[in-house]
Amino acid sequence: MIKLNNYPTKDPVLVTCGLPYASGQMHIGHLRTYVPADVFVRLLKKMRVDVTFVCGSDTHGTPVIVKAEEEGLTPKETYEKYHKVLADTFPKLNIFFDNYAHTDIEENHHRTLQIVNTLIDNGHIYAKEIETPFCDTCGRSQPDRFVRGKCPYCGSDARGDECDQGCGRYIEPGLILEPRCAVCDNPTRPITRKHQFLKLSAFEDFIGDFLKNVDGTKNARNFALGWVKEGLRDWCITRDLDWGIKFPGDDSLVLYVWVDAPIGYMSSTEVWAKKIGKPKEWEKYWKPGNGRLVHYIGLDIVQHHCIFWPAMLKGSDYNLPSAIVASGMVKIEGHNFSRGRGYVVWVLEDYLDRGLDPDYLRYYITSYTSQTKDLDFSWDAFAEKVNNELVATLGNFLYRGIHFTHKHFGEVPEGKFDSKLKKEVESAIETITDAVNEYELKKVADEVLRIAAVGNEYFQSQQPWKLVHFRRTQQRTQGLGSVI
Ligand code: B3M
Ligand code: ZN
Repeated sequence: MIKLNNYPTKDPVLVTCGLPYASGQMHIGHLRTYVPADVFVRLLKKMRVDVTFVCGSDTHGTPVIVKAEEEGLTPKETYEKYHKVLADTFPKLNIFFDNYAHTDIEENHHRTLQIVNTLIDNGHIYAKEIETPFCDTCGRSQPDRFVRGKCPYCGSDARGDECDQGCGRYIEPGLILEPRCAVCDNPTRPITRKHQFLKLSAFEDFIGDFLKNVDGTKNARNFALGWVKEGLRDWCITRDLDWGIKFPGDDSLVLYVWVDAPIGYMSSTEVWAKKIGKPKEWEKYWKPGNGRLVHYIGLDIVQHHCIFWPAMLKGSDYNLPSAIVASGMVKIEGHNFSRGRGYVVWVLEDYLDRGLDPDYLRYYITSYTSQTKDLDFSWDAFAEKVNNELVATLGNFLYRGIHFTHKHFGEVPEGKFDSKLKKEVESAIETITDAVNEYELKKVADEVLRIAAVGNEYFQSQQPWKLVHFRRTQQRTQGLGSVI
């Protein structure tokens, strides 16, 4: 049973972030998920919640193959290269996972096959012939990102498996209209091929109920409920590719990347459990029980996490997500994110390598807007927020408080807590707790800033420097000498 709004909880919580494809450098768009998830984990820890934080690189699927072909590398060389870059970048941003794995590890192959075999045994998978795009010029099947065409739902220019320019829907193999090869731009030709399908239609009622109860942000739930209302189609879970995890019983097909990618959350938890010397500990999250799964994702992968993934988990007897937190997208200087047109901020090259502090960026991302709205990154707004909020209010408060107590006492001295100020702090704790329960970390950041401003005003109005001076003079006239 999913329980809403009750952090701090005694139940153990596993927090995951969407797995970045190991096919490129990290950019600011990625951070929209990772930074809030890391802040959320830190807040749960402050509440003394038993929390584990895992992630990993996504090593399969056409994004990695496309990159490999671009760079003249094998898919394995490609993911090894970018997995290292990604794994090294997270700690530089003060994002600390309990485990950062990737989806080509042995544990992920093993868990994926276990789940797929269970789905087969439970009667949830069947084979069907469908027509998929074949490029005569390239001489091969061109699934997913290897094909472009028109979205069958909204007519926008789209990728083979995703309407990336329009309605954002997942597109089943063979459904894209006017398909063209993304490599050579020639029209593709349909070929008939046997594929494997998950009977998603049989999970329709289950998914509808699941979505009514799942915690997290409304955008995830509402989007997904909309798709369920339109009726769920069975989901093709295989691809005609060499790279990926082979479908059990048919070596000519690999599993669609979206089968083994979320299973990466599980296998990363398994690796973490081994690392801490308790190999069964992963089960407290993933086997039915009181463990909670909280998935931080981008809005573009709601369908995968709210529909496909819960059906896979249910069909293979695992625990279900408690919460799905979907972030809005990132714009750069008011423009849609685009590598080609230069509207991109690379985490290493454009930010960290220039000596900028990761916490400034973390603050900007957390405090700019609500989790569910689009975030605009502009260098002017960045400078303004850092100077006026972080430095002028929070920095000023911390500096004054720490500097003053250090100078006069060498520590934070014992004292009576002003009752009015105590109420302010208690109210801040309440506001922050409510905000955590809403997964709205901007409210947390705003409240921290508010309480820092209260502190600044208090400091100013109480003039503690006068008090110190007065006590010193008093002690001197009483002949006690200076003890402070
Ligand atoms: N690798 C990246 C994305 O589409 C994809 C996420 C997988 S999460 C299991 O955002
Ligand atoms: Zn569309």
